[in-house]
Amino acid sequence: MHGLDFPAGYPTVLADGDLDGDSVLDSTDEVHAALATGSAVDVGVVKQFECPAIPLPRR
Ligand SMILES: [Ca+2]
Repeated sequence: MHGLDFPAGYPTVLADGDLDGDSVLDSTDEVHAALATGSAVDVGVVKQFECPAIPLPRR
């Protein structure tokens, strides 16, 4: 999971990335569009999920 920062403010992000005009970034394409213009900035991984190794019983 990556965090996004909006240095120019959310309205600018919407102007650049809200492709269908519904006032939310609700698709990967819209987020990518906003990232491409620089109005949204990927601040990196903010949450990681660990995948536990489950030991199987030996036979
Ligand atoms: Ca949208």
